[in-house]
Amino acid sequence: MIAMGIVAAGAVLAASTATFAAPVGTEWHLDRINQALLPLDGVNARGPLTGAGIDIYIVDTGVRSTHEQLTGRVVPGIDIPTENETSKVDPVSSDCDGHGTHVAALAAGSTVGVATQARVIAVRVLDCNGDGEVADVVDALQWVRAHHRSGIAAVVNLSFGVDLGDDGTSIDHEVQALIDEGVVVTVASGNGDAAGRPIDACKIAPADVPDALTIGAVGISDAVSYYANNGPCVDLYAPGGDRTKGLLSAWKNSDTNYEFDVGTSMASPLVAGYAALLAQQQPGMCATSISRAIVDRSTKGVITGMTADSPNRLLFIDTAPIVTTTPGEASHVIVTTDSQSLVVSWDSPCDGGSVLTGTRVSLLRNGKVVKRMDVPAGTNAVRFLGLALGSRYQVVIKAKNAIGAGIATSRITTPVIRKILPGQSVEPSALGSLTSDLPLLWSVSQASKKVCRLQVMPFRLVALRKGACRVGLRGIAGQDPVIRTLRIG
Ligand SMILES: [Ca+2]
Ligand SMILES: [Ca+2]
Repeated sequence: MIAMGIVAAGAVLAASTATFAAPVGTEWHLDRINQALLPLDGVNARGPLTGAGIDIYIVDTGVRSTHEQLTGRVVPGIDIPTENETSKVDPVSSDCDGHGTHVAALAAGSTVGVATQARVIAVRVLDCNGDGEVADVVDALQWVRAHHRSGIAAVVNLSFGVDLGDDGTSIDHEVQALIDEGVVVTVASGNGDAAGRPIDACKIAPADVPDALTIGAVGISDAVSYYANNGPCVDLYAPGGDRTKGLLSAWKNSDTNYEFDVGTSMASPLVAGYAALLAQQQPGMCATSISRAIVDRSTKGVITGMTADSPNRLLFIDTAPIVTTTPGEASHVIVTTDSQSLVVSWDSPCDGGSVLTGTRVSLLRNGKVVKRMDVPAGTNAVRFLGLALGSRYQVVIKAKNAIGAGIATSRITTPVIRKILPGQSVEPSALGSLTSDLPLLWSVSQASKKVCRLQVMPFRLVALRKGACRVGLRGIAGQDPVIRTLRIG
């Protein structure tokens, strides 16, 4: 495997041997973001919201879960360097670099963080030197896509970057897929080129993803940090520190270890924390609404030293509720067919801040609606009966709330309607499909082993006799399967 130049976007200020006392909540980075203009007023109150109930995925070098800033709120997620045995840590998803712990506590630390009660999910993709590989990041982001709870806003912070030319587009693709499913993604704009000179953030993945919140850095006097990538792909700036002053946050060496660090890596998690506050207030709010509110509420025109093509917007924590919208788009739609019927299931979309009241599922044939079902909120699967053998249909799903109908899925073409007869073996893809770039993974329940089985080479579902064949279907290994009963005979 070739290291693909994924690098963490933070750097400890000149190696120091000093130990820093536990912060008491008067850190300048928190002081700055609750007021529009300098000078700092010594107040860092952020209102009653804490991010409780919201997950922030820290995709980084791991997190020291026992650190006093985060005690009891860190969950180990996937740990790819340990899985690959390239850079093992124990316990898994802990941090042998320090960067991830620093980032996590800026997002969610009890006195240095913004969302003081959010849950942190430690997704380890970078090794003990803060380096990683594109393929590992892709795996990790797919894991997050399987792990997050549908319909509840979550936040993912990505304080790293890679040159677009180094296959960065595959990371961009995964980031966009997360956003489409209601996850707010905050991304460091990056800390310049190999010589530390700022470059256009549009040349870095995933900083270039339009729907991500790409965060540049400013120092304590509101000047753009000397290292911060800039340009039109930056959405807003947040404190990231400079030579004068870094950001004090948790470090890896003990549960009371703190360190000053600077970088767009440090600016990005402050925005992630703010996103968690807004998500706590309106858990069903769509990711795009949260991201838009964060940009809209920023302080305009106070930053100095920026390039003309960069947005003059500085993070401002305003916890007024976001205006509610119609729902987002249902995801993870799975369609299976058997015996002249088809079953459609889906994950509920974001509700736009107003509870879902129901879902309309339309079935089309040759472009015309032939059946329509309205089901109450909480029902996430329907069966259509009496369909024409040998035909394909199309499915469209649309959730609604008090504001109105939400975003319809695009038309999902079903497998051909067929009967499954004893003795037949059928390619599973002819029986079921998933609306995703991921393949649909199949398993047969133990109770159905006499009715049907999966054959590996070639991959076939074999119908043994008449009866109910219970299968588990999932998009990503480890995800809870959707259970379906296929009728044989
Ligand atoms: Ca203040
Ligand atoms: Ca953006």
